[in-house]
Amino acid sequence: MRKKITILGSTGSIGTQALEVINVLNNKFEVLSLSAGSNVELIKEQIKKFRPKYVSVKNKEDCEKLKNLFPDITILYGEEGLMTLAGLKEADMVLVAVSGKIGLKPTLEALKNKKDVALANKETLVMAGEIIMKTAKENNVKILPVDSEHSAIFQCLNNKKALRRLIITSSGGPFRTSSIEDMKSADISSVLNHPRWNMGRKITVDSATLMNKGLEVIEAHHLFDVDFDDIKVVVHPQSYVHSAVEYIDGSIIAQIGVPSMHIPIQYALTYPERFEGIESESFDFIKASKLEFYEPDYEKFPSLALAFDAGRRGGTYCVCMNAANEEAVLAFLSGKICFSDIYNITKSVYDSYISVENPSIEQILIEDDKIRKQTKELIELKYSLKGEKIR
Ligand code: MN3
Repeated sequence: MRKKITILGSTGSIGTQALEVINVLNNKFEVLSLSAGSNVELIKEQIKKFRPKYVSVKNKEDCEKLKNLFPDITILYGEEGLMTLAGLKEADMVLVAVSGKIGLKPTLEALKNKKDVALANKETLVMAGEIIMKTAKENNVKILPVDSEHSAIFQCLNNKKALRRLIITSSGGPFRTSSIEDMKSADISSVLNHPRWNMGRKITVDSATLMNKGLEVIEAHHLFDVDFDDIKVVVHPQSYVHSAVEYIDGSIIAQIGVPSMHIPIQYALTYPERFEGIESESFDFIKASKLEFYEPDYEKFPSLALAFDAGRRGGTYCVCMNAANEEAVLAFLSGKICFSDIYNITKSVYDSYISVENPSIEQILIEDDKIRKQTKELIELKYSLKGEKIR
């Protein structure tokens, strides 16, 4: 019996790579449903190739267009469409690969419908980690990490009782060896030029500020129920060691391989089994030759320290940091602010924020909206209207 998969966000970076994995393992998987945003051309191709039963897109207009082209397929749209796909009775697993806060509600919906979730959406755990983990537990379903670091830890963690700490590796991003001065005025193209991983634009900017690593620390805290004091970030430029687990006897188990998202995506889909997939070549230790490790520079990359702070404080501090950062990243990508302002703006919003304790999903989404509005206002007021970027 082939495993029936729903992919939310099938036209994004993770979604397309997941379909590449499924294409190679097509005797193991059946694509039950796909959701996309507004990349209609690509979803058309995907429908022709994988023949899903259900499809959902962002807009009604695109939905009508696709209905005419594919009369035998159920085509939906909007948040309702996404929620319907997330809760489909026939599905065996839901891969949540949409980016941003839009992933939160469908993830909950899938868990409540007792579906295992392969989770590639960071915001879901950063915004509502406690609620998500509790819901998974109550419904007796699994959350399988897709992010390479968390997949690595998931593969190494076989004795939680004897765990001393998690070691999360970071490539260091494109500015690992740059000076603070150079980073301030970094332009969009140098920020988007990530040395190791090919990813979407928002996450690539986050990898340059190391906010991405900060978000991953918060994710790891929730996924593996580990204190922030027991999570160590290590810079490892070669990105061969994808993360590691240290036990109380001093033994460390690390997961190593080529930096390709196909491997963690495939493992999340096929868990607990392993199959020969896209990356069939053996890892060449001799060619890799050198593995380097450094302490992260928390002064040069203050976003990483901010994420630890938000995680430790709890409440909705992570919601605040995540929302302010995302709005600042969008402002940077549209040329409104300079690179170092991403942190400055996020920090300024964060410093004046009053958190909500034990929030519900509704409260989390209200806070998120409020912070985004506030961040946009701050950007307009303090930065754009001055006519020049603050250096
Ligand atoms: Mn990662």
